[in-house]
Amino acid sequence: MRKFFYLLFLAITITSYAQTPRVQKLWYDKPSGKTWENALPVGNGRLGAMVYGNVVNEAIQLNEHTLWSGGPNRNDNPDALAALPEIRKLIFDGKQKEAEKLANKAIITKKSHGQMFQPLGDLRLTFPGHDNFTNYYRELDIERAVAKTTYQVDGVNYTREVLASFPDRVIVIRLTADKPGKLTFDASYASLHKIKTIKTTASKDLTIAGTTQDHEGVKGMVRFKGIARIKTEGGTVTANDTLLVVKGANAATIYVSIATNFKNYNDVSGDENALAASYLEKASSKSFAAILNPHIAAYQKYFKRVKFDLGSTDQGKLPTDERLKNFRNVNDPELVTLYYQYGRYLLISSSQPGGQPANLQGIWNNKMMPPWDSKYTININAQMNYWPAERTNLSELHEPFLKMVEELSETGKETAKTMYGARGWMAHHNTDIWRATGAIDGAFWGMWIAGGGWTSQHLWQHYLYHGDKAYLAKIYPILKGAATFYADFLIEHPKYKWLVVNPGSSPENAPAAHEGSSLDAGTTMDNQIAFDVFSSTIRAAEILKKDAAFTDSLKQMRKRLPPMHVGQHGQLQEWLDDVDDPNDHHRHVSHLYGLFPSDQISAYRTPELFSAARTTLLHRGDVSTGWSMGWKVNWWARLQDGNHAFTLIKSQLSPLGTSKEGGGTYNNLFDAHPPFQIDGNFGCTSGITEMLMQSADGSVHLLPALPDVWQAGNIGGLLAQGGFEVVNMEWKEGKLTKVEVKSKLGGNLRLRTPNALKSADNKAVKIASGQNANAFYQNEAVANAVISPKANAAAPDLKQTFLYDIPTQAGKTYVFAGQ
Ligand code: FUC
Repeated sequence: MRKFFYLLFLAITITSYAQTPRVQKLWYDKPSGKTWENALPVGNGRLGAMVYGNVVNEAIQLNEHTLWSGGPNRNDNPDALAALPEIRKLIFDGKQKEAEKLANKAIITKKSHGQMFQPLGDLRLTFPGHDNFTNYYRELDIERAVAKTTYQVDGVNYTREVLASFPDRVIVIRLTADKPGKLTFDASYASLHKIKTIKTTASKDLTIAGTTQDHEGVKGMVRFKGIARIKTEGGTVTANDTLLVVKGANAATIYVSIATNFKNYNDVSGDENALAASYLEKASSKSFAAILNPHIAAYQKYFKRVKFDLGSTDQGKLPTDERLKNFRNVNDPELVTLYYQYGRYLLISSSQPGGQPANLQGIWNNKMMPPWDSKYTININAQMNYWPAERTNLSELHEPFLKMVEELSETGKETAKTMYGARGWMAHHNTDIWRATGAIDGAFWGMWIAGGGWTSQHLWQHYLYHGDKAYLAKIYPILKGAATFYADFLIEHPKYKWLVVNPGSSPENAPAAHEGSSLDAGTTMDNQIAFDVFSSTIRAAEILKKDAAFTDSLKQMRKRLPPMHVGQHGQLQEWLDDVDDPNDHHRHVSHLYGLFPSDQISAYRTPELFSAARTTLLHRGDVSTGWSMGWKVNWWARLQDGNHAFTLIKSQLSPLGTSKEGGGTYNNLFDAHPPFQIDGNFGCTSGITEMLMQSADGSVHLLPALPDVWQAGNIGGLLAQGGFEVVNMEWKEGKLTKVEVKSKLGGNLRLRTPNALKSADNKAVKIASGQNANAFYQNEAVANAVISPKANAAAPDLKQTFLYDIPTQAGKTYVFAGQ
């Protein structure tokens, strides 16, 4: 009897564990089946894997970050230079459509439109006789970066764990049965590559080797090698031709190593065989336990920096896909914190120093011809991937993107010169692993010159967060090169006399007045990016005390950029002329670049532009593609409207297909453009941060956009510019109760808060006055807006805030209590 109660107790404990896992897990009570977007992602920045958790036919879909079609190549169109004056004239004459036609011929590449990120294939594991399973459960533990599947067959409990080890550079799969000798399965590779060999070796390794394909006239030059090795406890391993067979084991560990010959965008002379073998030899000499703990430690070094709690409800007891279905209608703040931390998990897993930046799908792609080639769209998407990097305390993971910008500044020099006769460097709206900088797809999309300008601002932002002058000196030539390109490319507008980008564009949108062409001169986004490129270069030069004559000339040019315009509908004009349609719901709202990620548009410094930006966003509407909604969360946060931002989060956290205009989330919480595109995950993670803390516009603004549903909570570990870390921040009933800020660089900490603060020892905090003296919080004044006489300009309706100045010393932490 006693034994019965003990077993009953155990059963209850196990069931309740299975049904109420710790918060930071995605979990399900069903296998993925054939649906890739049900599978769970693991990755270490170099390798990615999607774990299906299927019982009889398990598939672990494999990616390696450098496995791309093609090889080193350039795609400039040398006809551009001769056609440039004619294209410019057509645009200045209001013949945008004709200009677009000419640009299609003379500017768009005749070569590669970008190469494809491709999968290696699947590691398939087959478990004969496991058809009748019970107690099925699978999870992705984002606190440990381990995927797990458990089930029972004939009274035996089977467990599979999968991880992509950070320190050991391999994917490891651990299989156990809780009764001896019960583990029997076989392992094989499946791959869609045409040039490949799959075989087992004399030492019983399962190997796949091949070469990626030619694409759009570029020869496939990436050779890849994958090796899987199985070590068992008990039982036997035999090797058939293309199959490893495990029989009667107690447990097995599979080590998967993958490498390519890719060294950098210009060099494919690596030895994939030696690399794959060396990672494998090192890793396979270790037990699973010896790999697991260092893996978790390496992952948690990043992950644990931010803790976030908005409270919980009973929804936490449901599988993740059920919660996703309910989210629109049921309060589930824990799904928000899970989704938030999942964004951080995805960045840690897809972007590691020394590796490739997270692409359109991070590092997870199972298609030979993925949507948009799974490459880098730099008119928004790749930048969005990195919005959480600094804010959510993952600065080191910004490195692959920053490195890509550095490489673009090398390849983009020739593009600037041969296509536009300009010095400096530039990139159009896309790039790939070969760092191609030519114009692709068609002039409607590709005739956009600001890819270099915008991406270069990430280098400056990285400096603003950390204040490392040696770093600034290192990247200064890249900023200067971006500015030099603009200095050469800008041209005087014959009517307005402003200096404008021509041909310019407002990405992928087109007003009816331009006959459906996206090309124009002096579009708002082009002006805003030029303004930022000049301003950051001038400030960097001043900090580094160099290039005074050059910065003087940039200052003169900056003054001549077109100001922002408020149009007849009260909107922020997207184009130089007032031709916006208030019923336009296009996903790109590029002219709000000035509101976020830039902070040229401010509630306090430019209230009329702030109101106009709000009107524009209301015109554009909410529901759109995933990334567009992700951007909108950031914008509504900057507009200090937490409830509206939350409406967007609800649309984003809806199962795919719920909103007819698109967008939504897959069962594995991947964002849906649709199809899967990871930028929406990262954009939303950034946006949630912006709702809680903003460091822009001259201050560290706490709780700028708290929605009514998050009245109590706490978050710790967010980074602000100027080396501040909001170590902890707690709030109740929408008011701050406790704030702890660590200053790493010293300097004035200007805090903006929704309620009054006092110091921890009950002393008054100094009220702010004048300009923030902190060098990292300087804003260059934008020109006064040109406002249409028809515009009904309402002043922004802002909540009251409190503004404090706290002198800080490097290394000290400052604690405040809410009043
Ligand atoms: C841009 C967007 C599309 C898509 C693609 C990858 O072209 O307009 O919506 O996100 O990038």
